[in-house]
Amino acid sequence: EENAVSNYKTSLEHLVQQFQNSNPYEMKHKFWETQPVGQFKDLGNSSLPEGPIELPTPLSEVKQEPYNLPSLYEWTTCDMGSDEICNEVYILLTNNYVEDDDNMFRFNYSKEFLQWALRSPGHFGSWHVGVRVKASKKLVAFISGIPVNMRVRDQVLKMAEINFLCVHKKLRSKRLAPVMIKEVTRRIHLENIWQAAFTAGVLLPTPITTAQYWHRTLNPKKLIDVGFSRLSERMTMSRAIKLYKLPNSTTTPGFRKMELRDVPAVTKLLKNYLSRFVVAPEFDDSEVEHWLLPRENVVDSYLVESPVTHEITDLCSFYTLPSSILHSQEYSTLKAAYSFYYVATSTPLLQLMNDALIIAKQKDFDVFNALDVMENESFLKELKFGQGDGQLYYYFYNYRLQNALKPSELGLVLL
Ligand code: MYA
Repeated sequence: EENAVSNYKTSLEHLVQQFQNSNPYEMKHKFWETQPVGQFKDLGNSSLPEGPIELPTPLSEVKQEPYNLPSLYEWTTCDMGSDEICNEVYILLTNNYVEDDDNMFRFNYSKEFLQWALRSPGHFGSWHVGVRVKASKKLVAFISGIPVNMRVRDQVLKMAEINFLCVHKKLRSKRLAPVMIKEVTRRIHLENIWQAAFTAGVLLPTPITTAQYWHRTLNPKKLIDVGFSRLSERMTMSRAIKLYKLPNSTTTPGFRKMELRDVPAVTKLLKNYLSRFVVAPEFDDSEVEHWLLPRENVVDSYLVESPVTHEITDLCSFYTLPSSILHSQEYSTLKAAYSFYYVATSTPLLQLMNDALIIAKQKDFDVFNALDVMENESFLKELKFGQGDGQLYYYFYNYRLQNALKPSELGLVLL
């Protein structure tokens, strides 16, 4: 019965997407073909070594001046600590950032979320890059990076995580994105960092893994009303409501909200757990505090403290990312939770995630989303997640892997 309410994207749209992506070898990527990334023509060429594609150049040889923009535009560094500038980025993204294939929903990252995502430990203000119209000073494009320690097999590399690339709808297809990518790359090189990781919904040369979204309905009526899900033939609304019903309270003894005093224990748990994946970030205490300490309407983290030994044994977390609903009379926002990092050592992962669903339901989320990365496959079907149609491709810049990974080999969740 899990598939009785199916996610909104139809098999036909899936076909169209597959067709567009059907022969990547023949697709021309005028920009990406010039960049140090794994190229489609090299897939399966085992003579190419794993590791950096280009060696670092001396910092004195990194271009000192910004790249040229078309003459009507100018670079700006966006100080995300300023409420006013953060609001400008927020407005740009709210109106122009990622939509689903049918243009029914658009991500609506909150201001608090953007500050959390971009002002992480060790962040560089210069990596929060905007483009303004010279005459009006209107912000029309953005790209950002933050530093992260990324482990690939047994090596830890300082990388940048790139996110929030956005060009105003009216300035699309003018090749602004390649200039922005080159400019953020230059600013990252100036900090002596030569690798990056990012995700995108589009297929580019070449993914380190391809992940799928799964959706756990929490509020069937609203999801159906806004066209996120639809009832299958043999499913009625009242059967759907019953199918997705959750208990009112969590079931695991010792399950509670994470607090500041838990940071060292969580850092240890997470480091140990993430070591089982081929690619995963390495978080120190300050990063665990930043990324996992609960922030209202941004990130929620719960852990299990053994009622007997008071040891911290398990963790689960999710972040809050609403989407604007673009064409509904009745509703303006879809409230979505996204599974973030977790560790299950003494509580079965299935039970831990079920408790996360119960909390998300209590907090009035409409849907709980998860990718098929980490060990998520072990609970998705059983906890009544339905497969979405969206692919999320993970990429490295200037780092080649011998073979693409299975999503289950990836211990990385980007925002
Ligand atoms: S993923 C989210 C991306 N944002 C959106 O989808 C929001 C809505 N869309 C837009 O705002 C625009 O369509 C964007 C493209 C800005 C995406 N990642 O300027 P153009 C290539 C990488 O004419 P536009 C995220 O934020 C495209 O293949 N490349 O196109 C992670 C083509 O190149 P090629 C992309 O539509 C971002 C070229 O751009 C993406 O006006 C990671 C066309 O440029 C994409 N999502 O603008 C960025 N979309 O001809 C890379 C299109 O070769 C970081 N393109 O196919 C790399 C690491 C840098 C740091 C390195 C440090 C060492």
